[in-house]
Amino acid sequence: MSADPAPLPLPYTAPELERRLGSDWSRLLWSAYRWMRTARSLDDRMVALQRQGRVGFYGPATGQEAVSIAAGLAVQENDWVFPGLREQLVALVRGHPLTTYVHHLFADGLDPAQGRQMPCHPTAREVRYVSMSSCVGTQISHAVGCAYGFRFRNDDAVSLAFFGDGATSVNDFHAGMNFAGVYHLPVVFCCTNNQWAISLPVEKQSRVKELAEKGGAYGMPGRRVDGSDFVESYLRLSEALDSARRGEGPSLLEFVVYRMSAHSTSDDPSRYQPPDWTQRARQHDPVRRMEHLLGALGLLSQDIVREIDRQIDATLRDAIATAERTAAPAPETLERDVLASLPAASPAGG
Ligand SMILES: Cc1ncc(C[n+]2csc(CCOP(=O)(O)OP(=O)(O)O)c2C)c(N)n1
Ligand SMILES: [Mg+2]
Repeated sequence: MSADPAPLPLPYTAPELERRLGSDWSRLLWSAYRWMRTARSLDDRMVALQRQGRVGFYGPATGQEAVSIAAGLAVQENDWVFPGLREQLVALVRGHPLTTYVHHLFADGLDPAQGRQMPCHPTAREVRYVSMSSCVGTQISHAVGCAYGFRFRNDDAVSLAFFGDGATSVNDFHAGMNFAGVYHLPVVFCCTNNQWAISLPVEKQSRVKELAEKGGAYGMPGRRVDGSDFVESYLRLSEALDSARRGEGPSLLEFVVYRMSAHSTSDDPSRYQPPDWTQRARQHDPVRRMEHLLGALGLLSQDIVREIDRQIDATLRDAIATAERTAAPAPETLERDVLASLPAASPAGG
């Protein structure tokens, strides 16, 4: 596919990283790498649990971790995130507890959504992360509306709208981009082009060579970014956030990533992907890229990696065991937050 960047490009040097990321660059890289390993474990474990019938549904983000982690680390506390289908990591990186997320995946009584959302669609209001919409693209206009609100409240917050390559064909994308362009709103549109919309390859999604070109049609800059590269993703996101915050209007970032898993646990990509896709996608694996970088900088220690994995494994095991012991949401919660007063016939009314 034309979107292929060269695999494992020359890594950045330490002085370059210091210049671009500041003096705390090594801590930033380690934090990102730790989140990457957490995300991989989470994906592997949850897909296995779904196959065992213990979790209802799961949508892995394998191969797309660098962008979400970069966003979680680059945003300011008052920014709002409107995810697409695979940005749960942004909520976790911003501080949504992993244990709460696991409760959500099990749709138990401690799930903030009380089992009313699909698993893998967390809601994390405390970190300004809005539950994702299964209806492709609707979050784009929500993000734009929210940014319009910032203006009235004199708030210097920015809205981040995440969406996939497939979402660039829906009405909300065009309406949202146009509205944000016309009103010069503080929105960063983040298209995670994982090159597939379930079974539809991106070449059949759009005639433009790069989805980033679409920014021009709405009067905003559009830029293509190597989304398997954490440093690049972090820098481009930081620039776009700063520019929106300074009142310079919206921008579109197209993150080229490689979907390294099925669309979801309901999908079988062997029915439609070319046989060499997985192997090609692995060449762009963001975790491998980060290890390549840390290794070249002399920062990768197998002992530390083993210890990180041990901690992640223990945390995940604990969270899963706790969720499995937690009772399902009580029937009375079914109508909570739905009606101001309950009809007599409802389980909790009368
Ligand atoms: C409006 C709408 N149309 C179709 C679907 C079915 N559907 C769910 S995900 C998906 C593909 C989304 O692809 P993309 O936007 O590239 O996101 P990705 O899954 O690759 O992250 C489709 C067609 C839907 N949920 N909503
Ligand atoms: Mg896609």
